[in-house]
Amino acid sequence: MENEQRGGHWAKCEFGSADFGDKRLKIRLIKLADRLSESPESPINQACSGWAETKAAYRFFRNESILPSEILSSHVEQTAKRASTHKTILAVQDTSYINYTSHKKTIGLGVNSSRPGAKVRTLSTHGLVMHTSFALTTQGLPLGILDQKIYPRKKDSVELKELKKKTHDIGVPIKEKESFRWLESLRETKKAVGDETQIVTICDREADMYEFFELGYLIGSPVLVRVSKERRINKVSHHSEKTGQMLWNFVQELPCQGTIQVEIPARDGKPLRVATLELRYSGLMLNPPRNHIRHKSERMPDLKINTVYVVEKSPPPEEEALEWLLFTDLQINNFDEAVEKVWWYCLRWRIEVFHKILKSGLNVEQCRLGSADRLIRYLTVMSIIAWRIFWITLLGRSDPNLPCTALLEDHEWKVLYSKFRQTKRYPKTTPTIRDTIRWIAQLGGFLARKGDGEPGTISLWRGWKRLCDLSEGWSLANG
Ligand SMILES: [Mn+2]
Repeated sequence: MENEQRGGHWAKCEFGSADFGDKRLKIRLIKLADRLSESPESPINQACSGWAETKAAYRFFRNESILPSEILSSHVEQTAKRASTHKTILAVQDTSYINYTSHKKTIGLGVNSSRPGAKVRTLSTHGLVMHTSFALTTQGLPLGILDQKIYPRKKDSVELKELKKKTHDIGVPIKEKESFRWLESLRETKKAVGDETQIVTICDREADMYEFFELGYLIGSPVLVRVSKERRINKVSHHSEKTGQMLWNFVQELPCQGTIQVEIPARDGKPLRVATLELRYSGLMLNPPRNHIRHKSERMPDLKINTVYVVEKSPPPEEEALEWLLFTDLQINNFDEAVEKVWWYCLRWRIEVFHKILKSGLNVEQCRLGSADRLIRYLTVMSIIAWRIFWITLLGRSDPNLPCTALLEDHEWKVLYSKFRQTKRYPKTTPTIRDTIRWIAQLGGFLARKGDGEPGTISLWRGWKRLCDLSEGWSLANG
């Protein structure tokens, strides 16, 4: 781990190459990110120390000359740098809807969803759409954001209805559809990382579009997508509907090539469970959709795809069987390579955790800044802070034996050491990341008993905040 990654300098490192045309704005951003990461769950005015700093923070988020893309670009550069030491990385794409429905006075928000109501004409939720491409190592360590767009979905429920109508209309060019965001982000992700590192983009069923696989081929950026649509595959030509097979029949009739076990994270009140899955894999030919508008003017190519189909044979009672059908343009030459793709798809879950940190941990939906533009700048900064909290949490698990100086300043680990070892005589070799992360989590309420496993993000960021207070006191006393 490079020195510049160290604790107190993290904001300088992540935002160091931001260019707003005014150096003072960059310095402001670094200060702001530092403050917000010290008490990430607090409202801006509590995170900042004093009125002057709070005012400066609001001024920053209000500043129309600051583009969210510029806030992000320096972090993206750092993410790409972290990615460059890996042969292959994963870029998980997903959308999160940030809800500000109760913030009636906030201007510029969009309609996130709407449905007919019983008493009023329509029930709508208001807020912003956040679409992110989130980089992970193949071991699941979060490296940062490679692309992000935050925007109001549509002005009102009428416009939203129009937009939704286009979704499945094969006569509408993909550019005019909402789902175009997946393709754009695939391009941006590829652009952000150099050619030395292979990026595998991973998406859920929303990205199950012929155009998405096609673009992956065109720009040489492999994808791994869960698909759900039924379609005819392996056709001789796209006019002949009589040839070929139906996808689901095709995969279900493949011989079972082995079984694997995967952990299904706890959700909707259901506990974590381990599922045993039957695995099948095969190559196939993905034909362009019938009647597609582009057939009129061009020849749309057939795409060579590899598929992995896993299904849970005996799920526990009242649980739905896990069933994933994955498409990828990556080679699959044997069982192990097929299993690897399933494991990668399991890691997609990490972006959901990232969204959860933003919403339930950092409370971004509570922020009142009065307008969508300001919220977008704020959400961009908070996304980077959420990534960092997530990264710290998992670093303790993936590289537990690194010296803690990869994460902490000298005085920070010394504070921890004194507190937990009750001595001011420091060891010659610095403690490991794992030890210090457990100490930080203990400050945040983690009990560190034998059966407690590894600390989670919540106790970690609570502890992180306390460590900041403690080291401030320590610096005052020893400085
Ligand atoms: Mn999704």
